[in-house]
Amino acid sequence: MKYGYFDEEQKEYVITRPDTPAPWANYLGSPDYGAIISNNAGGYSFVKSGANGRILRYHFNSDDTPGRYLYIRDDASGDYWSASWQPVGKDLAVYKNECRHGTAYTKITAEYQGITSEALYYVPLNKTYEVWRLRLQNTSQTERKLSAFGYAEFTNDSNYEQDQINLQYTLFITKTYFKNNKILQTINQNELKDKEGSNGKERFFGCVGTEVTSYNGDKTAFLGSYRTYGNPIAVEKGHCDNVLNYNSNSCGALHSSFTLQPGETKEIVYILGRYNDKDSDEILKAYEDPGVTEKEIQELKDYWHGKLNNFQVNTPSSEFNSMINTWNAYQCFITFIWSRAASFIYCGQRNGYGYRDTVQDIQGIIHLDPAMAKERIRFMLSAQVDNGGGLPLVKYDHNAGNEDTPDDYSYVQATGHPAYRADDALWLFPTILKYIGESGDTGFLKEVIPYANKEEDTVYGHLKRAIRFSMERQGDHKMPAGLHADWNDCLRLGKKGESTFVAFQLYYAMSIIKDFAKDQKDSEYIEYINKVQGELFDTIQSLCWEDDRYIRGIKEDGQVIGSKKDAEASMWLNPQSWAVISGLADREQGEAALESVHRELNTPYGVRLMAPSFVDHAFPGALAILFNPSTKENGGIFSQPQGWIILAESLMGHGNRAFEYFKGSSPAMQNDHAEIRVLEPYVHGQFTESTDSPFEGRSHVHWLTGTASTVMVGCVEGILGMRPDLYGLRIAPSIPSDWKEITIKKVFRGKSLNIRVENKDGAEGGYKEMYLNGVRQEDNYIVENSLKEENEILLVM
Ligand code: IFM
Repeated sequence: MKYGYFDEEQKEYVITRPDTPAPWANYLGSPDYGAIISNNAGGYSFVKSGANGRILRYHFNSDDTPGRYLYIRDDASGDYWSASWQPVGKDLAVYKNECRHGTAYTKITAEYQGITSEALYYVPLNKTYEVWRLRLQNTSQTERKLSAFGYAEFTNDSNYEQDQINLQYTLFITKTYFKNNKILQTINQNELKDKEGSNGKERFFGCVGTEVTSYNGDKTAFLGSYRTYGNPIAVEKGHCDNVLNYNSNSCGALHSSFTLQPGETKEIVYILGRYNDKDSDEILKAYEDPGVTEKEIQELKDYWHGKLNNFQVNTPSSEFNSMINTWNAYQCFITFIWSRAASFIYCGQRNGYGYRDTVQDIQGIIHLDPAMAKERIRFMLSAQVDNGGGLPLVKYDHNAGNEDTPDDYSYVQATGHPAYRADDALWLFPTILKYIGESGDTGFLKEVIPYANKEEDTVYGHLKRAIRFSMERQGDHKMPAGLHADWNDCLRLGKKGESTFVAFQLYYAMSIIKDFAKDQKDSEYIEYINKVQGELFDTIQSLCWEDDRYIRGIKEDGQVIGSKKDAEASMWLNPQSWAVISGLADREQGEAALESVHRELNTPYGVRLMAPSFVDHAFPGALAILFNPSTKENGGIFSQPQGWIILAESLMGHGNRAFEYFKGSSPAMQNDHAEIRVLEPYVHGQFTESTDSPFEGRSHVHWLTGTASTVMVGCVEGILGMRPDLYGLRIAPSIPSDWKEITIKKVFRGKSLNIRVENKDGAEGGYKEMYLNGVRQEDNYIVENSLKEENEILLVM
């Protein structure tokens, strides 16, 4: 079943049926003021922190209530509906609705009984409040007497948990006031005081463009007892009773009544934010100018489209284009900005950035905004401990140079992370390589950055310590020790257990640092790396290769995990893809390992993380057994590794396979059977249920997932073959053989590249020749200084 389509021109996803299998969400705002909104206007808002700055209430694990509700009432008949299909939920045979999720705005239009409505929701650029613009038009032939109600349900406490759970306290700390066309809510304040700036205890919900006829500041007075958001008593009656909150739940409900002649339009702008009386009046006043909202929407589009336009592709697959040009890219930015802090699944309680997740999230935006990426790389380097390891969780109030570490009880107590993980700092290598490759900023290697706990070093020095961290923590076979865990949170090999995934990461990190060392003319270190990398190569090859696959690891007690002989979990995805990505596997091993993946792990919805799922033979430490078979780490189709297998197949020149995996797991490819996937068809989720599940193909945990960045890298670097390094750009596409031509517009180190790839002979990898501005090149590599401002590149496959 299909619920919508991609409007590539507008960079919007258009939902044409509002009864989607789950609320399909969009993100508005910035780190200073965030908002999440569904296609039925459900969702919540927060200032800075999803957990501690919550201002609009949301009920987790319900559908998507409450939300930014706009009710419309025909005052002659008493009939009422909402500007989004829900919460009133009129019969879809007579109520027409469309939702356009765009880049940082959502527009919902409806038509019912001769009235069209358009509700536009956004957070203006660089502002910390949100705008709901309601336009109503009378498309009937008669005069209409109408009422509009705007409803915002404030939290009683900015702390999400206090608001939801500690009711004996939070029900008795708020009051509301009606002043100048707005409801003002105060928390823990006995009287309303005008202050300079907000102290975080005052919120407002006001409107411009109409006089408020009646209002409620009390939720129950608006909804009525034993009613729902679908039938509030105030809307049913046609007016609020001007009841303000004192000791219960507060809200902002603003009612206005007016008449519309045939063809006439009315615009009301509602604004919600955390501001005091005086400041909110000033904000509202600015919207008396009718052109402001259009100008602000244009600014938002210019900002976001400006970033996305740094990389645009045109291939024969419209789904691939929509994901790479708009939705995967926008998701990468959202994941980069919000980490795992606020969605319909994450309520924001984790107080910080996960090290590995964040360092990987950065990779998804480097080709679009290297400067933004650089800032976050600096931050993450400042969260590396002086022993070279990463802090598993980097607190939001991280204070570089003064932090405790997993060796301190205080850190463990504050974060819940008991020990170092084996992989955290190793993610820095590909991320920094990608950043320097995209920007050409080799000087970054010399920049001095503090460590989390004490001391400082150059970026190059930080990376050397990361290598040292792994070299100083080895298992009995001289592979890097598993420590608390590797990428797989559900796999405990034991502190001295050994993980092939981490071994491949370390091997790859050594190759990367060798290139950096050459740039830094550090010959002594190159010699050292050559020696230890050679030894690591021999160890991995002798211990971990088994016929047609790499094993997953060796437990502390010597037990091999992921052997062909195992009754369960005998085949694991990540060791195979990373054997290729790291450059360790030879051609034959790579071919065999990837073939085993296809044979044993591939499904119509992507590649399973491992198989068979644990049911009867889990070893102690195989925490994945907690999940139902074919779910999450227990044999589910974990989405993040899909990007790695796409990349690995591309690096082998297998364009058909790489695209097969893209197709299987890509949300856009499921658009026509969205009822199976359930999740938004325009964003990746954390995982998809696989073969053992009665709901094979159903995906979960929308938006905030490392999948955004790995799939982006798999497609941009892998399938499209954009492979920058320290000194230039290699162009090595691996595309499906039936793609006869693709074009790519890319900004590279400030220069524009118009790349055309011609594939008349139906190749899936490799190239015959390449031209830069009409001049035939020696190979498929472009040195930076051969570029002009505008460049035409032709690569013939
Ligand atoms: O790698 C982890 C990630 O850090 C958190 N989510 C699950 C992934 C796989 O275990």
